[in-house]
Order: sequence, then C-alpha cells, then structure tokens
Amino acid sequence: MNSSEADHTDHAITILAEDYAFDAPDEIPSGWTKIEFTNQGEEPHLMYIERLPDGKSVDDYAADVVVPRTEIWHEQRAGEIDRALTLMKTRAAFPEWRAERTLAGGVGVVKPGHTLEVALYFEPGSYILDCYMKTEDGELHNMEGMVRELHVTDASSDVTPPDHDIEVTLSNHEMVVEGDLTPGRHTVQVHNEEVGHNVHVARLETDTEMQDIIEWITPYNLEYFWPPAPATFIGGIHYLPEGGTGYFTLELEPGRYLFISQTTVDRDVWQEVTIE
Ligand SMILES: [Cu+2]
Repeated sequence: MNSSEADHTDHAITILAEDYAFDAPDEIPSGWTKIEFTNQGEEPHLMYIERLPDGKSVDDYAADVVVPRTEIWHEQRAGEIDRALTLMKTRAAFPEWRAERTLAGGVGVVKPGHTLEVALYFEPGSYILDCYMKTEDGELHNMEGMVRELHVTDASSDVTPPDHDIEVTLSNHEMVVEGDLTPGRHTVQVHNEEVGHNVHVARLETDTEMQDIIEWITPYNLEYFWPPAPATFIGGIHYLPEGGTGYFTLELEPGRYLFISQTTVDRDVWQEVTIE
C-alpha cells in the first residue's frame, strides 16, 4: 500500500444498512469522519443522523419519537387522517426535548447493493442513526430495528475533508449543482446555507414520472418512502444543519439525473442534470 492509499483508508468507518438494522461502530472520535456506507439489503435505505440533547439516549428517541410517529402514521395509513392532520398530530406528539436536537447530516436514499463514501463532521455527543423508510407493508424501518446510537468522543480525528469536483449548494429557495458533471466517479461537496436541507440523487429513466418522485419524497405524504421507489436513488447527504457541509461519492453514467431536496420540493426546487 502506498502512502496515498493509507491516507485514504485511515479513520474510515464502515456502516452496513441491512433489512432492518445498521451494522455500525458504537463509538468514533469527533471531527471529520469518512464513512463507507453499503446497502446490503433488498430495499432502499437512508441514514438520518441527529445529535441528541445531553442525557437523552436511543431509548428515549425510540419511545418519544419513533413510537408516537408510528402510531400516527398507522392512523394515516388506515385512511383515518389526512396529511395535514398527520403533520399536526405528529408535531404535537413529539417531546419538548426534541427542539434541542441538532441535525448532523446523514446518507441520502441508496439503492440495494450500492456503496458510497460519505464524509461528515461530528461534535462530541450522543447521536442516533435512523432509517424511517417503509417496508412494502408500510411499516417503518426504524420500528423493525433500523435505529441505533453512535457515541462521538472528545478525542479528535485528524481526518480532513476529501477533495471534491462537484458542488451542491442548498438554500431555502434554490439548489445549485455545478462542477465536473461527466461520466465517472466523483466526490460531491454539499453545503447547506439555511435550515435543515438535504439532497438525494436519482437516475431518471424515460418512463420515470416526476410527479411520482415528488409524492414519494415529500415528508408525511401517504406515499412517503413507501415502496416501490419511483426511481433508482444512488445516495446524497441527508439533513445538514444550517451552515453544515458533507461529502458523498457519486458514480455517473450517461443519462439523466435528478438532484432533489425534501425540504424544498414543495417550492419546485430541484435540478435535473444530463450526463453526456
Ligand atoms: Cu431502511
């Protein structure tokens, strides 16, 4: 192994997404962390990360966030309440402590069998890793076991952010995608200028319906993250904090791709890119 390969693999951690669990370390140092993320399951998965307020654990998160969310989702799934009421009831059900959470990035929706490398920055603290996509039966993956805790210690990593050749800038009313949009493997820097945005990348086929993607990716819709996925998703960076930056590797082939954020889809903010 030459020194550049050593630099590349040093301090990288591996996280496997399975149907339905995360295989991940329990503890990492703070600072930049490189994550090799592989979806080993048969279904698409994502990884949402948030830093818990001091004193809270994954058990609190499961009891106070995942369980009430699931109960209200079941009412929506049964057709008892519409989207607006679902949103209202869910917000009312979440505990007060949740206002003190901090978004910490994560991994966008990834198709089965796909691996990408992600780089994220972590302050010391307790975090949860959560996939809240749905099974074919409409059960939440986190209720099936896809939620766990990650401790970030006071020790600091000496990892530096990777070089990148594509940049995505997210804000409340705009998404800018620029850089080397050519076939091959790229590293994308995602920078979030305002509250809690994310970006997911999907490959578009000739029969892909944009409206199906919008309905599938819009939080609290009946179709939200309920299989089948309307397109093939190949990663991204999940909810970043304001001012936050994350990196992910993106493999492009000739064709059409969609960069879309769940928080601005209702404002028709997305970018379609054609790779030649
Ligand atoms: Cu999942």
